Amino acid sequence: MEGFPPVQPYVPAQRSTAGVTARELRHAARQVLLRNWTGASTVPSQGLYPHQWSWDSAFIAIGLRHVSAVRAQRELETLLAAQWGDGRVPHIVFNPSVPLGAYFPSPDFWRSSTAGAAAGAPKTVETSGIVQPPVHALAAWLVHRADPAASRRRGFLRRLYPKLAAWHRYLTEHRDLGGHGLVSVVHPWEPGMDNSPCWDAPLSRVEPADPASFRRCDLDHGCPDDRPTDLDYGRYVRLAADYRDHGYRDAEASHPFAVEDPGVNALLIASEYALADIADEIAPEVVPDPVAAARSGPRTEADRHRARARRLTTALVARLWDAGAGQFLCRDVRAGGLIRERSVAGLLPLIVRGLPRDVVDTLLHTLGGAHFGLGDSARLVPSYDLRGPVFDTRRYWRGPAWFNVNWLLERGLRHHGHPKRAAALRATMLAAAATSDFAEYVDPRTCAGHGTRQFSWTAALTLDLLARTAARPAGERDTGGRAGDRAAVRAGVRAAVRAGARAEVRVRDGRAAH
Ligand code: 9WN
Repeated sequence: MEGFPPVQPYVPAQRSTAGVTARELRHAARQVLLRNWTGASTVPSQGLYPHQWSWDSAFIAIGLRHVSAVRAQRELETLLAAQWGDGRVPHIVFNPSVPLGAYFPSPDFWRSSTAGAAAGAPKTVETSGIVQPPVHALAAWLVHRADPAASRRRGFLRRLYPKLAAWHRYLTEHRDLGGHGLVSVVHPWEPGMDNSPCWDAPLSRVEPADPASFRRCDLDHGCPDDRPTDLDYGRYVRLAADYRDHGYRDAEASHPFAVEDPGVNALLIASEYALADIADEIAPEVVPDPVAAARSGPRTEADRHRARARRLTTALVARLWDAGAGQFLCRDVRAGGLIRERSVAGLLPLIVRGLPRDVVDTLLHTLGGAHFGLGDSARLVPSYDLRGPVFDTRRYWRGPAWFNVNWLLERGLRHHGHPKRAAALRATMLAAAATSDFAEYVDPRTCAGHGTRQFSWTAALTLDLLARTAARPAGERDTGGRAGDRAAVRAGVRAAVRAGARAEVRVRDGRAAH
């Protein structure tokens, strides 16, 4: 946008002599996960999010595998135990021992066991009725690779595989609302990026619920300037209540908000490839398909997953790629047409293998260009266009950098053969995690922390990044750069703390360590 103010270089407000080593950071991250563990799963944070969240658990398991592979398996098993009969994996699994007033919308709002009965909601556990991005098969595969012996002994993949396959079937069969082979989200909470500017236009058509009909709990913990607005919340409540009142049946619900999101679909593709790896591992048996067999011989389950991943990739490029923008955009299925806002979700297809080369090159260019600024005006990749009309450094998904998103992009950079850019991103993430006390999200330019602290996926993904630099974890297929990575991470962590990015985590004085 014309007139956008030039980005100032970061000048630390206060110099600190505190230092933090990779070992100390690892210890502090482990303590966060141990504290946030409830006995069967991990809460994203103790105050703001006191239940189990779907995509959080996937990212948490990816880090938890470095603490305890069996605990990481349990994280995913607990989530999938709450799967619905139609295959959906709910975005929240409620802990019955947490008071109803601790989080809104609470179980008495969703009423899953009664309102969702026809869609196969479980009877013995209360959940929400919407979903979150399908990172779970990818997580299950990485968890398995951390300790294949323990995984085989517990039959981990064998038990999870049918559930994960049913989950993907739910998405592809019940949620192809646009009819062109991509999954649609039906609520802004589903893509996990709640108040992204991409939702502003489709959400503006939704009549907000009466503000007197609900009470937000998030503001008891979070700063109003960091969180979605009351108007957003009114619309979130309306959409969820309408879905509930249609029994959470996709064929019957009107779904006034229906969006094809590149992030959700890219994660589904990555997870389809992971399901193929899982199918190869547990049952390389041939499952005959008469049509395919007639053409090219019988295909395995793994082949079917790979074929589906390729079909989804083709649809992703055909429906959501915008060469002019240099990135993927969201599609408003109800109004028709692409939504002309640049969300970081539009870069997430970098995790997908088999994208056309020119698409990959353009995405890599966009990542470092004026809108996302990685390695230039931004230290971490923002959630939304730095030059966008509503960019905000602190308001939730309208600008701040999130660790799960940056972790995915780091993976994409490695996958596409950019180990140095990946190492630099990794070093900055580690430094930001250390200096922000594992913040939920940070200012993408300064890395100043925002949102809740001791946030589980920030700690978990910190552990994963640290493990990658210490010794390549099983299941990772990195190429090159390991010794250099290690040095870069150490240097990055030390430099950030030395530079005085205000060590909000006082690892040395032990505040984060018990
Ligand atoms: C609503 C738990 C979740 C994350 C989401 C994040 C936020 C919830 C909220 O917290 O959403 O699901 O109450 O704001 O946007 O990505 O999974 O950490």
